[in-house]
Amino acid sequence: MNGYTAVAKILKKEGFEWMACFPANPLIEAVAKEGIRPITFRQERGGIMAADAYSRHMASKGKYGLFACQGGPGIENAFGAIAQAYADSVPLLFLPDGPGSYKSSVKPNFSGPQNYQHITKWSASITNVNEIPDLMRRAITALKNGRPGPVMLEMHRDVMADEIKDLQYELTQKYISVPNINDTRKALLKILHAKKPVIWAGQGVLYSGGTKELQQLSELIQVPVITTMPGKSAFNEDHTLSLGSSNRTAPKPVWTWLKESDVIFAIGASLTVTNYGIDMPSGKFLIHSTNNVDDISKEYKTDIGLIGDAKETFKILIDEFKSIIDDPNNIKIKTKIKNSSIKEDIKQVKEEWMDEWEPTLKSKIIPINTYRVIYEINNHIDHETSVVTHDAGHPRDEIMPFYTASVPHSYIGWGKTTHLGYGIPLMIGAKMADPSKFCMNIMGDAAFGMSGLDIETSVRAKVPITTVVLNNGTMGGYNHSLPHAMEKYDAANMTGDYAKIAEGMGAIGIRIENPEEIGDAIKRAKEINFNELRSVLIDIKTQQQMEFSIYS
Ligand SMILES: Cc1ncc(C[n+]2csc(CCOP(=O)(O)OP(=O)(O)O)c2C)c(N)n1
Ligand SMILES: [Mg+2]
Repeated sequence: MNGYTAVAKILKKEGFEWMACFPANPLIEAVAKEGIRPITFRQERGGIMAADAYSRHMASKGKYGLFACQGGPGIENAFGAIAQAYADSVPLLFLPDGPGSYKSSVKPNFSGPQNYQHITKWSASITNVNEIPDLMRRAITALKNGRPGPVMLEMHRDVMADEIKDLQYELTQKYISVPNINDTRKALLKILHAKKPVIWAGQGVLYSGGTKELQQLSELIQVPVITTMPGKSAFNEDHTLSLGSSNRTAPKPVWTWLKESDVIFAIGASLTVTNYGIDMPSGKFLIHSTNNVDDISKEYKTDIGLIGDAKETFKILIDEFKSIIDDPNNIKIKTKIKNSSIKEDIKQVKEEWMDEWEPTLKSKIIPINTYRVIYEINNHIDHETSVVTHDAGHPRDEIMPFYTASVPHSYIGWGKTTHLGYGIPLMIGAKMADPSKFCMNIMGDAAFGMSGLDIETSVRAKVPITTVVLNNGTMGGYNHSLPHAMEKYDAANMTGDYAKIAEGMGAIGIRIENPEEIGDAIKRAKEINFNELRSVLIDIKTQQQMEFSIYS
């Protein structure tokens, strides 16, 4: 067999079931022969973003996204999406074609490993077919273990055509670690003795599959939970101990607890300072549980570090708590938990917040207020059987605080670098991960331009999704920062009938100008997705909002 067949056979053995791609790459033909389904996207970025969503959903079950494209323009155009996956710590396998082993060092050819070294967890080139089992073992081991991230293996055409006589390959393993018991016990006692502790849960909780354990611990110790943006859906936002998720916008209880808490227990989060999150106020006692030692004391000083898997860490904390609470010496802790008024306190701040926002959420203005769109989606979607995502820009800032994610993976919160256009391919990947889900992305009209044509991919591949375009005819906020460019040249505005464009790609397009019609459109979209296996685009004429849920 040649190198491509060898790689395809290894992928099959490792459990890959489909591959996002953009031709040409002979691996596409090789995987098809092995029964791995190739899905061709309209451009490289879309394929990677779909593989990204698949990994976010499936990594805790040992399944990962996969993408292949050609060298030259393919590998070069893939850069943005791999950079986003790296920033968001998403494990996916990237297998681009290479220009030829002898050409890599000849300028201006594009060397994969050299150019991708800063945005991949691991990268290498196949320069000899006999190295394929070793290189694939290294690549997939990196995919499964430690801090997640994209992994790249470039396949040079000249060597991939060579024959391998005897392919030997053993399945790779995933290994997880646990923090040491003394530090864990110290951390737990610190939380139990704190005045106003809070749990800060990141996407590591989702990756570890530890959402049930998070809820169990939070209930046992009566400590409320904030999730990060990538961690949104790791904790039921309808739960009485939920404070909400944190982007640069967040529900009011997030701001209140972050300000007033004395002990923060961050778990499954890198605690990287970002424009798309809230900074940790100073003067807090910080317990940091992460599987990546490099995150300890990175941007904030860690007071107790717990290195290990989030789910296993919760399990140890739960067991420790049970033994502590049964000790008669700890009766004070028992009484404190029993008498805690935490749920009432949260309820009160949530109600204040909702009272303040209710007129905006129920606004009847035309063109439609974006918050009204979110309100209607919240009320007309089955939260348990749907997956929703935002796009970059104001749609993210508006949706994040107000969309209620109640079950794990019912929302993809994303964006350390925030590439416009992620939403459509993310939902294609989410639908591939779980076809029983109604998958809906909400994006602005500028975002549509970045990936809109992948609606055709979803139609062609029969992976139906629903896209809501918040069509305000401009780039929200950017127009305010460009007064002269706007007045003289209309620099941040754009127009389009996106429902018509969707129709042209074989999807169903729905146009909405009246807020009363949004609920029915969502119900109809779901029926079309499931009964006709067709994608739907709902183009909603909105107006720009400059009001955000920020209480800094
Ligand atoms: C690839 C990329 N380029 C530029 C940006 C910067 N950016 C973020 S939001 C935005 C405008 C978004 O406008 P739109 O999608 O119409 O949403 P709106 O805010 O108008 O609702 C821009 C240019 C980005 N996030 N990604
Ligand atoms: Mg816009």
